[in-house]
Order: sequence, then C-alpha cells, then structure tokens
Amino acid sequence: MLSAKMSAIQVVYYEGFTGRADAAARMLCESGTDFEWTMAPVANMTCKGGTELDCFAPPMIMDGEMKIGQSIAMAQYVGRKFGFSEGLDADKALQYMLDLEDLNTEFGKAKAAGMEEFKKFLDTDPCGDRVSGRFGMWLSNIERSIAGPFYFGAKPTYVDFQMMSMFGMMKGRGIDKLQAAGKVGDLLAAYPKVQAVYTGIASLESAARMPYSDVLPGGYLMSDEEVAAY
Ligand SMILES: N[C@@H](CCC(=O)N[C@@H](CS)C(=O)NCC(=O)O)C(=O)O
Repeated sequence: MLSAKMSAIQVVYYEGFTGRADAAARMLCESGTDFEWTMAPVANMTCKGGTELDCFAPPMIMDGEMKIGQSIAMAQYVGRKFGFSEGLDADKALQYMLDLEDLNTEFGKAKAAGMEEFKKFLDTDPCGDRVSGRFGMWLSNIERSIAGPFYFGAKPTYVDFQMMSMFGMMKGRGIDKLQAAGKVGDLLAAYPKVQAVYTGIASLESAARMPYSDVLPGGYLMSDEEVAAY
C-alpha cells in the first residue's frame, strides 16, 4: 500500500527484487538520497494507474507532486535531478535506452518462442532472418554507442544505470545459467566496453545499499529444464 508519508521519495515496486526499478533505485542510493521502497500489489497499482494516476503500472516514482512511471522516463528524471546527466546528449541518451529496451524485448520474444529460436537469437551467425545472430548485432551496436568507460565518457549517467538494469534482467533470464552450464561461451567477451559499463555500475558504492540484491524473482530466472533443452 502507498504510505501516507509524502515527503520522502517513494519507489513503487514489488518485494524481493529490483526489476525495472533498478536504475532509478541505484541512482538514488549512489547519490545518498533517502527513499522508501513501497510495495505495489499489482492489481492495486495497475488499477490506480488505470483510474487515478497518469502512470499505468509499476515501477513508479512518487516525488511530491511529481509521479512518474515507465522505467526509461524514471531513469531520466532521477538521473537529471540527482547528478547523473553531466556531459550527456539527451537525444542520444534516449536512443541508447530505447535500443536497450528493444534488445531486452527481442530477447524475451526469442526465448518465449522456444529454445531453438533462442539459440538462433543468442548464438548463431546472422543470416538475414531478423532472429539469427541478432543478439551479437545488437551488442556490437551498443559497443559502438559507448565512448568508454561509460556511455558518455568518464562519469556514469542515467543511461549506464539503465544498461545495467536491462543486462541484469537478460543475465537472469538466460545468459548466466547457460554460460555456467557450458551451453554458451562468454557472450559478452567480444564487447569490452559493454562489460566495462556493467561492471562499472555494479561495483559502485550504491550496490551495497540497494534494497534487494536480486534483479528478478525466481520464477523469471531461466529454469533447469530450459537450460537442458537449449
Ligand atoms: N514499459 C514499462 C513496463 C512496466 C511493466 O511491465 N511493469 C510490470 C512489472 S515490471 C507490471 O507491474 N505490470 C503490471 C501491469 O501491466 O498490469 C516500464 O519500462 O516501466
């Protein structure tokens, strides 16, 4: 339930994992901003979004009069307000976050289509069918987007935090378990700048103060059956 205390910033999401609230929460932690993690029973919150608010579903940020949903918009809002937008080009920043969102969506669709399709997407040479080798094509595009060590140079911006959130979800939904089982090699090995952004954000001091260490709930992680079928 939403608390009555409206002075502190509230991050509205679920219990036990950070999911799509990860980037905003990480920036709040890193900047030392106090916030409340407010549970959002899904039916309740989507109902509220559908009837009372102009944000549809969790995650949301409630910052006084400002109530904002959509993880990309939240990352931009929190990043601008709490010091993670220095030296950034806002138009390219939006493009890069939407690129990451598209990659994550395609990743989910390929996985939902079955392990044969997922294998084509993740680890096959491109052959012009819009699935085969698509993960590598996206990764090389993202690699070219990053100036290094972060997207826009020396300092992390909200795009880097959003990148960590999206890759955190893809790692949990397949990459980590497939690699641990020896089904794929290191899928990020050829992309040192991508790796540097991920580890750069993961090793910030904020990691120690996140409300939860899991990005995804157990049911969203790749299952042993899926690993075996891959
Ligand atoms: N595009 C939205 C997706 C939001 C979303 O899928 N929210 C999920 C949790 S991660 C949810 O609670 N959905 C409830 C609903 O759609 O009713 C974002 O990036 O924030």
